[in-house]
Amino acid sequence: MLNRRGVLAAGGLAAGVFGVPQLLAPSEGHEDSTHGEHKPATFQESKAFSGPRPEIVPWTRPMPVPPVLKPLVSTPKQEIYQLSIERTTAEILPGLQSPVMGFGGQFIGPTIKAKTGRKTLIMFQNRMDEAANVHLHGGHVPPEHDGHPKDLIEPNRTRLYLYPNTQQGATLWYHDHSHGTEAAHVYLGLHGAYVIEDDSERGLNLPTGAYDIPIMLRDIQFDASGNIVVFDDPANRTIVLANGIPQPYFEVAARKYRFRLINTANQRVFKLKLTGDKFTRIGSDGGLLATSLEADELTLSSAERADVVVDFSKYPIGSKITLTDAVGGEILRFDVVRRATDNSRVPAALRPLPALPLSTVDREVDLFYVFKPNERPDGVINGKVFDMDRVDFTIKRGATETWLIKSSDPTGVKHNFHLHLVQFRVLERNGGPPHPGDAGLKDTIPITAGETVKVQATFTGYTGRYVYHCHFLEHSWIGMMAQLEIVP
Ligand SMILES: [Cu+2]
Repeated sequence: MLNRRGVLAAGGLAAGVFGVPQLLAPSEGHEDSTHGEHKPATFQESKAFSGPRPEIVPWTRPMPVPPVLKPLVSTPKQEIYQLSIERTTAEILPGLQSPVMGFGGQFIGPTIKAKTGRKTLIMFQNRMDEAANVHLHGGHVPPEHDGHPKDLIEPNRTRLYLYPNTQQGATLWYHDHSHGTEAAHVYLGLHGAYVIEDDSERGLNLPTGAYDIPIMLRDIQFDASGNIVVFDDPANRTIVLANGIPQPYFEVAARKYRFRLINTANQRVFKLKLTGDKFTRIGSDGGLLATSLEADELTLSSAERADVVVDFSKYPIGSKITLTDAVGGEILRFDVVRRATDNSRVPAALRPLPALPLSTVDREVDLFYVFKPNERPDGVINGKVFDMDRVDFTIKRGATETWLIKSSDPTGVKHNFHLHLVQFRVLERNGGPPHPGDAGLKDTIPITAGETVKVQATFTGYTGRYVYHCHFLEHSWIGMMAQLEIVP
């Protein structure tokens, strides 16, 4: 029921899905006009819950830390894993098991820990009744292992993905990228953290081990009975989850922690704050920043990451510090419960960014909607809907290019931009300096309508086809995606 057609019939034509609630009204001849109402799709409606939805009582459940996946084989050169893709259930609302999808049968997949210089091989087994695939977001990987939308793992089949881990330490994540179903699959839980550790970070003495915690933030919508609503206006996804739980607490020691914040929401921009405190930003999408930066607020659009250090040592035992979002309110509460020794530190200088080579090619990328009477809009890049058989940009391997990424969207809807394979640097935003959130090595950036962002990337490594797209997944789903081919 979650294939493209099913989703459209069930509610995808409600324009709100795409973030444009007023511009597309249902009309005669409409695919779903016979329903007589905009009924959002709920997951597994045949087994739908009835009765009142369980109440969320804030700060009554601990935030889980996803377990680290154990390799089947581990040598200094490579680690081999096996991981299933399956339908399962999860207790997101208290006392209610909601049908979801999960890697390893978990609503949020296990964390995969890799190491720079050591390969990771993962045999993914699709135990679902529909095709899926896996993209390592932010990973520098060969094209056949990138989870291209056309490379699917059919039901009851397996596929081996090789991740070379030749890049520096970074907070990446893995998620479904199957064309036409990625938005539903990721929304239903097919995502997890992938952390590349890097020996060269050791000398910095940042918090590690139990004090280095991935936190995946996302939103979700339930109906009045507790069924997950898959396709509706994203503004109705008012429940924010931290590692899969709404408003959990997390007990911390009075010392420094490294939190790897990952926005795994389908389409959302978080504006995060800590009550009475600041974040010390140390890392971005592609790894450590050149210098640590103090920040009162963090802006993270879908798929962006921020590594931050928070120092709880100044707080008395019993203190409670809350992570808040400008729209979603209170998300997560840190409870300081014990003292601990702490030899970690946050040096001002972290890791120099690679020098910017001379760019030889200029390109322009424009993301926007195209409206059609009585139909869902198309999401387009440079005027074209995604076609996986069409190559939009041909790039010489090793070339350094400057891309002007903009959105001339007439609706004013927010978008963002994700480039596969390589990390880029933001040179300018709206003709001026980059925003603080643009610092460091980036693979995803927010683009509000009317904005222009100039970025530079060097396409090293592999030849072959990769995609770039809006990472608001209901937008890429309707075509806001394009393809590049790297040639020798
Ligand atoms: Cu978009």
